[in-house]
Amino acid sequence: MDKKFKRTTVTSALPYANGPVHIGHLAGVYVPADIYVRYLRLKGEEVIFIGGSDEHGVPVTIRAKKEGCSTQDVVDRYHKIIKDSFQEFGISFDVYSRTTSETHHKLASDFFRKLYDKNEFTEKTSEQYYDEEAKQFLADRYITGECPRCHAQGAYGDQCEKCGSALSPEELINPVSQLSGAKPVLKSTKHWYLPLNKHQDWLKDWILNNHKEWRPNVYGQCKSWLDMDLMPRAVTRDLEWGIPVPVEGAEGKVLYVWFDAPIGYISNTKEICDKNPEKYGNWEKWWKEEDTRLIHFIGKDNIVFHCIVFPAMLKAEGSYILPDNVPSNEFLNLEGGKISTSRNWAVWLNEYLVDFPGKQDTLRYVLTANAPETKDNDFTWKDFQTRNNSELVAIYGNFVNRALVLTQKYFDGKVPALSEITDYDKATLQEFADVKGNLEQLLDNFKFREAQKEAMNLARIGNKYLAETEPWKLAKTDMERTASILHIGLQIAANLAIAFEPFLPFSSEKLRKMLGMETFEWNQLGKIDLLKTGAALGKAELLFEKIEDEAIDAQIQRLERIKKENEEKNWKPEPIEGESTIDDFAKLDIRVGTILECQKVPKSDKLLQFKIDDGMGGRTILSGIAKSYPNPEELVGMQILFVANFPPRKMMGIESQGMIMSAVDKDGKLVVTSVSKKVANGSRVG
Ligand code: B3M
Ligand code: ZN
Repeated sequence: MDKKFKRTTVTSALPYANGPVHIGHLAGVYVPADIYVRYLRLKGEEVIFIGGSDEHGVPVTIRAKKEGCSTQDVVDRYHKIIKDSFQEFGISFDVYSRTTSETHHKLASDFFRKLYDKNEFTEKTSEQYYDEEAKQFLADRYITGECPRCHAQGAYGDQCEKCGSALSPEELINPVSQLSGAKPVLKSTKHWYLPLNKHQDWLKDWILNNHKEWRPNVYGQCKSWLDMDLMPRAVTRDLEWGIPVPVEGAEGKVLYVWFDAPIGYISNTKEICDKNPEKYGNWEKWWKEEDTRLIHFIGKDNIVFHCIVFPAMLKAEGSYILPDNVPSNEFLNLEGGKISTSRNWAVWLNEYLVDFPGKQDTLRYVLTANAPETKDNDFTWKDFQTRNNSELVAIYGNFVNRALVLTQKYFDGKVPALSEITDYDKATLQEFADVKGNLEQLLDNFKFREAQKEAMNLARIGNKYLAETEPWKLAKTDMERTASILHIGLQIAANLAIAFEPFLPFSSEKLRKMLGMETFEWNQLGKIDLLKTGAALGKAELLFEKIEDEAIDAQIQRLERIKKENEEKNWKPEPIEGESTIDDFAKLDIRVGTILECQKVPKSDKLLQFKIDDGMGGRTILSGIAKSYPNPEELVGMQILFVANFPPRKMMGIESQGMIMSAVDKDGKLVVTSVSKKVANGSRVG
């Protein structure tokens, strides 16, 4: 760490408490933040890791409406689910609190009041949409209408999901309130604005000149904002749910969620420091001292708030430090599709653990190996399986297991003595001596993907060392050399427990126990005296288990099911086409007949051959519905409708005398049509 800093405050975005968390959250924000914090702790640095739920704003109120319960119920329920998931995945927050806490309400309210008293806001009265039936102003998301750009229906007041355009509610054609279905009216209302334009110059200098080291995606987004003229941003809203605006004449108004949420980082720090002052000291040192380094881990959709809006708020307040870095990831997709809560296109953390109990580290590993650090990335179940089986199991797990099992077998489970170091050993140790420096270089620069690769490289070195020295063979002839090899092997395993701790904390703990490691510090990395000769090892267990095809297939099938459900949900009847007259219809002769026989046409995967009793001596009809009826016999005996006056037509050498009428269902399946009561075969339909 830069010498000018003494301690680090690490924050990770506060997820909205409107649903459980999924792999996209973990990959984008929480795993990288946790790796970083664990690394600093291992180095013995002073660090605090802040998390919490974002419980205000429209997203939670919309969820409550959907579920038909109170907003408080929604945030209580999801806060708990989210908090538990993070804990289960080893995200090692010092505090995980919530923005509905008393501490936060007071701190956020005081923060607003201070800016208000310092004249840091501007006030403006403007016309906004109001729902006269529901008697409230409408948040952008509560208004839908026709998109002025692509003319899709159902565009939101802030965005059209069809064409992606950012919108403002006044632009919508035929706006409708989602609360009551009424047409909203414009009504004037007063709000407070943070004049970002006033902050533009120093923001530009601060980021564009002095933080060129920020990730290119973050720097680039900031630059495109700062190259335009920044506009004042409203920091209050007409809403019932939230922190009341602490100013006279602001009844019925609350702080905008993006004003209060980042202050939540501060409130949560205060909460834990007040609770445990011996451990954490005074909260202000984490936020106000120049020798504190502030790092925000976020997803890419939060960049502008953390790099521009929140710093402007902190600067306006006057006593706070600004972030030193804002490592933001791009998005993680799932099997090629955008992760979406509303379409259930996600792997939910709570569900993952039901299907893969105890396999937190496998997911952590795969998410870091595929971390969307520089561009959007894709999570696939096949890749998950391969990385588990051919990296964690075959390299890391295999190496550790060999070293331990051989030690049990030949040396009674005690670390054997190192008597000589050969040239080959030296070459191996040389390779491995670089790992610490490489890891630091990468971790200090938030390159977690590469860093994890480097840790895995250490396991590769160990695996190769045992594969090439073959101590299981040597044990028959040269016990002394076998002892030396296993001594070195075990030291490498102990190094792995340290190197992997930030990434795979559960396996590291397990490995530490197996090796009986007493001390455990970053500075021990690269050394080969971590385990003492003669020290007793614990019981050898498998570090990782193979994941079988069935488990992966089940996940893939689940996603296929969801995809189908979504398609069906979005299904609409085809629009009625053209016009036809009764005379057109009269030209068709439609009759009822009973199916006497029905079978697949050989060599055709589409055609079924029907023998029909048409009341006129019978006829054969071919119909392309075989895929929809895998057991065609089930149709025998049924009365169906068919067009009787088409000219005969030959297909696959068989003459078809008519056409069976079928409906096309949502899923594309064809269903033959019938009559509601038995009628004489040959009856005319009209
Ligand atoms: N809750 C948005 C999000 O979950 C928001 C982050 C707040 S961080 C202060 O993407
Ligand atoms: Zn559009």
